[in-house]
Amino acid sequence: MLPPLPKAELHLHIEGTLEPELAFALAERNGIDLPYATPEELRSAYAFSDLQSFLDLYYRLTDVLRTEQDFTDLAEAYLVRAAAQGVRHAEVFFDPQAHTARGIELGTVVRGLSRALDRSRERHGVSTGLILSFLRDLSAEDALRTLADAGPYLDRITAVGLDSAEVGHPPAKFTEVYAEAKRLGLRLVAHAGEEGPPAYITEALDLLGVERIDHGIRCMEDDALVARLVAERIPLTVCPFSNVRLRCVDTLEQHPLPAMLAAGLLVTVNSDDPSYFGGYVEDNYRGLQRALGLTDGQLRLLARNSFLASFVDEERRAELL
Ligand code: ES4
Ligand code: ZN
Repeated sequence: MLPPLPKAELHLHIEGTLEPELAFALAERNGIDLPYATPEELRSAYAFSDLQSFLDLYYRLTDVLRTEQDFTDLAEAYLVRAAAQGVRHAEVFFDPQAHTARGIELGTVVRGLSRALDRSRERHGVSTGLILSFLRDLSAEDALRTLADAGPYLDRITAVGLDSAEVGHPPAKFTEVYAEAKRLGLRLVAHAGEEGPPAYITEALDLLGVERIDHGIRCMEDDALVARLVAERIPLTVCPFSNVRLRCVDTLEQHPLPAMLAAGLLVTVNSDDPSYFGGYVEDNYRGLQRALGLTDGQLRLLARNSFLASFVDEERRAELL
């Protein structure tokens, strides 16, 4: 077995790294009853028909995360696995509103995650960034309030993102929120074109001013959009296992990633919610190789793209490349 390729992970929801065993351990520590008898029984519930069916379970399980220590333990467990999968830099999404809505303070979340992320470069050789992601099925006012609450932690936050149920919640809804995030000096990304139409990708670029598109696979339905993404070198953070598990793509063999590379898009490969979707980032690389016959050269290009698409400073980028 070859050692994993050094790479950056740019599309990873920390709440989506919660393994069933850790969910049970945290539930017990916090005196919470889970509606499953064992971690194995919970794992067997990981069969999804679409994005919403996944999100329902994902939000339900976040309820075991209560204390700063819980968030530290969650992030530390991810970083150990990430390092073993060749990750040298990780830009990690978190969903503040999934926690504040159930009475957990934003500071508890950010301090807890940061304790693991801040020591990660020396412990695991993995540099880190945090991406505060707004839930697009909540209102723009709620997002603006969340951004204001994040004021004290802005030095620890690299970027803002937009996730959760896509269809019916177009990027346009968050134009003002992104303008404010930009004013605060944050970098900008958004999920678009996962389940939603190519027009949502265009909106994210034109109305939100995003620098990267998360998923973006449905750009392949619009040749003019593909040409624009290529010309503007807009990175796409593609998540193959996620796309199959959420039925955005029927099988890994039918994944559009080879066509995306052939079109000249700046594609990266990522794990999204690895606990739920059957593998971490190197597993996604190897899965693509197995299912689609990607060459070693193509895998190396994907890894190089991940460093090019990251928000690291030029000194760290030079070290990574
Ligand atoms: C997500 Cl796969 C995916 N799509 C949209 N929102 C999300 N939140 C966590 N995983
Ligand atoms: Zn995602």
